[in-house]
Amino acid sequence: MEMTFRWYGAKEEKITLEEIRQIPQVKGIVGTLMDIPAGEVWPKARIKALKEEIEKAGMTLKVIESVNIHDDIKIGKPSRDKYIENYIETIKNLAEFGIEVICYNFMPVFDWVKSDLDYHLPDGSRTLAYIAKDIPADPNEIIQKVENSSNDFALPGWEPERLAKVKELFEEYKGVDEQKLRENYEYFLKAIIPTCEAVGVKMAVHPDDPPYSIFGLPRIVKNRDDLDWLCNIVDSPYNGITLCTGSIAEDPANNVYDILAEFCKRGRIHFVHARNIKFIGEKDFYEAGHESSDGSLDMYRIMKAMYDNGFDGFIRPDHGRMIWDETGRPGYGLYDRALGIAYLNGLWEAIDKDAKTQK
Ligand SMILES: [Mn+2]
Repeated sequence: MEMTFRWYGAKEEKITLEEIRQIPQVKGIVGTLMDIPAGEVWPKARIKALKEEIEKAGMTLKVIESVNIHDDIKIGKPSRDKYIENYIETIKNLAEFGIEVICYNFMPVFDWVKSDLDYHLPDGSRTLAYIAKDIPADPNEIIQKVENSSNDFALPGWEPERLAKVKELFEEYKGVDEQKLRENYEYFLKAIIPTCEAVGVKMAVHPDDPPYSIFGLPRIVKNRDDLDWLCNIVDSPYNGITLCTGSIAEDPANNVYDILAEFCKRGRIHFVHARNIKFIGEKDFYEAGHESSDGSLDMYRIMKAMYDNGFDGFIRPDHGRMIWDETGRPGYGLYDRALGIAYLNGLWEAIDKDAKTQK
């Protein structure tokens, strides 16, 4: 297991690499080039500069999150071939600079949806929440809501240039049901995985968040059977998964522990987002602190499912609460994610020592 931390870049956030370097056991940055629109090739010079900046701070860059997929690929428009060519170029460019894993998702229009980016908890901390009754029927309302609460930073997956076209996008997705989206996903994977195998970059899809349909849009990476489907469609370890414990568990029908165990055993989980959520209704939840006692997930069982099934990929804390008066991009503060790391490292050490004593 290699502990990492997501960082958006010096121009995008105030958390510094020097601060991240001081979190115990964090050796790797999960990096991105946020300003490059989906569909464009990531230039080598930019990747090189990012890698050098991170290495200068004493850490490594082996994981990228995310290289976003152009909607034309998901919709299956004729222009998709050009965008797939560009995606393949980006994979090759990232490989040249030692990138091992690319996290991405295959969600139409929105990368993720929450009803509240500033949900107040009784202890004074603030977090993200999903309360079904607060999700407006009109997706434009939620865009407005997100824009109002994030004046000075872009949220990943909610880039303004995409959102400007949201009405158009909804029109274009009208003919795309789950079956069509699956066909388009298969087309994409079959086109890119041979390159991934050749250059040694593992693709790792992030599950849909939430893992069920909203706004009438199709969702196809939402449960055990979907993950099984995608692993079989191109049966290669380079076609893998980012297992986000929070996203998968947002559907109470999903057994996150069994899913982790199965796909770790099958060698398909290359990256884990460790996050706890607290259910406050049937499917309503807020993102809790990482500790088991704070949320509805048993984080010990999560780490043990990974350990017992040979997980040797990358992990990062997912979202954290805003604590100690910190401000910034919702879910991506320094303090609570650092606390999460210390806790996850502690669980891992205990599980590891226990296993070795028993031998
Ligand atoms: Mn996640």
